[in-house]
Amino acid sequence: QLAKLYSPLDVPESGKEPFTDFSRWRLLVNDGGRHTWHYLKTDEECDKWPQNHIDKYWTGQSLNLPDLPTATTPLEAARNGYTFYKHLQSHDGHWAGEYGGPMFLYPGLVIGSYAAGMGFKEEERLEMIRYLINRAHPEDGGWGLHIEGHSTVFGTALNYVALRILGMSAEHPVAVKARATIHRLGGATGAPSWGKFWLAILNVYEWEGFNPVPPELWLFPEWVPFHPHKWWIHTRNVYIPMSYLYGIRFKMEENDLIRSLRQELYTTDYHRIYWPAQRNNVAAVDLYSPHTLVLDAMNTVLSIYESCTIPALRKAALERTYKLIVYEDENTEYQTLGPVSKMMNLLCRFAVDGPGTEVYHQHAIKRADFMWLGAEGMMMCGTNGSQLWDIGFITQALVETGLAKEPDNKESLKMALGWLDACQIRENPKHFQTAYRQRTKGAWPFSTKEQGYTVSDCTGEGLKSVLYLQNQVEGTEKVISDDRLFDAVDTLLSMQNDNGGYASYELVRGPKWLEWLNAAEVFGDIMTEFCYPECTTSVITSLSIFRKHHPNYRAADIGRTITKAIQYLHQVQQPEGGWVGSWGICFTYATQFALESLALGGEYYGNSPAVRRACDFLLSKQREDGGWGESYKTCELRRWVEHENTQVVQTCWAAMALMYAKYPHAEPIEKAVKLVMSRQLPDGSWPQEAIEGVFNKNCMISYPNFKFSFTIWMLGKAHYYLKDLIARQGK
Ligand code: LAN
Repeated sequence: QLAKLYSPLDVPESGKEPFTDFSRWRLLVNDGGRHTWHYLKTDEECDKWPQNHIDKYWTGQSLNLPDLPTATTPLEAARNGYTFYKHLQSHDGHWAGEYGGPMFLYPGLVIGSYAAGMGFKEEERLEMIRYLINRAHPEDGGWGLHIEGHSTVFGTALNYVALRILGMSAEHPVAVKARATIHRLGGATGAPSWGKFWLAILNVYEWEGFNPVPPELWLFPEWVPFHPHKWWIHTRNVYIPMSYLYGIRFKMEENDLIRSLRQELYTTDYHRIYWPAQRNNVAAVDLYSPHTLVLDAMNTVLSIYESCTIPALRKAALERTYKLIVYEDENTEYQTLGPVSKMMNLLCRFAVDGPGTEVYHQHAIKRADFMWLGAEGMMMCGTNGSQLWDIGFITQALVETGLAKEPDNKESLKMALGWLDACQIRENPKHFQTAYRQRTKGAWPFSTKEQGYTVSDCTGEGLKSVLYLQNQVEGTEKVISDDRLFDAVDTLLSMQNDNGGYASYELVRGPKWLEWLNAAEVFGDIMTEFCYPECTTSVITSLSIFRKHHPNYRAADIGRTITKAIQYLHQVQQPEGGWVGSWGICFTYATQFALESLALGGEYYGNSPAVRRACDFLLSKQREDGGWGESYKTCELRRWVEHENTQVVQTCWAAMALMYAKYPHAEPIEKAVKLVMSRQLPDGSWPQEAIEGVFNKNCMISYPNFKFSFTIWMLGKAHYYLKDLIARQGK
């Protein structure tokens, strides 16, 4: 049956030209912002469902829009930007978009599907192969951890395997070149643990070569400091199904492809590899967080335990982890928290529930939410989209720049409010404390309500957008009641940590030293929640705006929360003056949010040494052309590394930061405006530049919608800011 699902495909050497007819692809947007791509087979279907601007834009086809009148002021440029961006708004009010970047997700999708006996549509398969061909490094033919990263064993060996499963022959020039890189890097034995895991599932790596991940950890009493419910939610949600599959030593049945891959991936004969010695073998090019001695010691102890597991205990542990997997599936309608756990949960459900069940079917369907068709082919996304995040920024930009008031934009904003209304999570999770979840009543998620996780800053941005749209735009109806806004505030207030800071999904639950047990090797700071300036600032700004409109609701709590959060923000300012970004690249990103927060608390360039230091820091990084440019390396090294070119999005962040701070001199802002205007295309859009986002210190992720929201926002804001400055100086 697998042979039928994955028959070999004969594909061209180059991925330049699409492997399918791009005029037949459609993005279906439904169910509160779900994104799935569909290929229409007949002309009749195409006539009934014509391709729209959204389909065309994201697949790199021309929209054939007329040139807009040349902008002579920043506001005109912002308006042109929005005239274009409005074409990309979906019928339900939100802005769909690509959310690619990481290159370690495809293998999970492909190996997981293969192992569970789930296929792909032929057109998907072709465009998936094409994407990987297009993303291979031109020099060595390998892949990295993310699209801009250097080739690693994780990226290269695992994506190579994905290509082979998808139907590429081992003799295809792309496969030959990639294989040479795998061998040059020492073979697949040097993959980090998350790579070893998928190879073991596929039965092209032996479980003996994998450090133990016992499910029994879940049987410890909850008070023990290392109990997994205290781990960062992404890490624990990966380790739950991973420990299940490890616990049962899941592996695929051998077949010809598997036997062949065993020969292709290694520098020595597969059967002569001494597996236990490979457990800690991680290629130097892959390594970001080396094992600590504590982790190595723990692995030694656990290895002894693995040689004499107690069957009753293992059984109980497997039952426990399976239950947690079911809770997660049911809480998220099979989306799960993210793309890694998605495919692992799917495989667990296949192993236990089996094919042919509704669960299996639902899991198979929801894979499509993570797949996105771009100009280079079909990629796998970092989440099921960034829906709320994108709508949050563009709506605030429109209100703050006054574009929201223009009659041409009214309808679009009404639709956006409608989407925000539908996206708010109204209840706590179905499985709540039993699944160790944070409250969600009143929250907004990062992507869709269905996924259903609150993130502190997503709730903050959602709340801000609604407050703006409902209170500052004439003619919008108040669709979200005060009670619902209060619920959002309650959720935010429940998420502050003792130090005043905010983490991402939950309160910080575990001690920092848990990081010593970080076994993922390729990521940093993943074991517990940490407080982040970005998350904290979103909460400060949203609560500050909220209390202006609702001065009587929990006023004392809100006041205390904001004060403590601002204290935290001051504490984490770097000596040079900036804030380190954890989710965007890098200092420009976090510093923008920090200065917005401080401004709301009354701290500006003129009265606050901290703000002055921050502005001086940013100004010291402005380049000759008026722009800012930070390389993604900044995030890895946590110190400023110049990008080869200045970046429109980062320039906007830096200029916004200066404006929040009420920086008194026009010149740097004028120069930034000029640069951003000079890069605008005649149709009002901006071309894609370097990758914008990051997670876990070492992996980058794309936010292609930022080039619209932050440009429009900055230009519109700068228009009034500069006018005002000049008028005041004239006096
Ligand atoms: C995201 C995307 C959004 C991001 C912000 C809202 C920007 C941030 O301020 C808080 C954290 C959050 C929600 C976030 C956390 C980690 C995510 C989910 C991601 C970067 C997108 C992909 C990433 C996820 C962990 C990828 C899967 C990889 C694993 C290591 C499990």
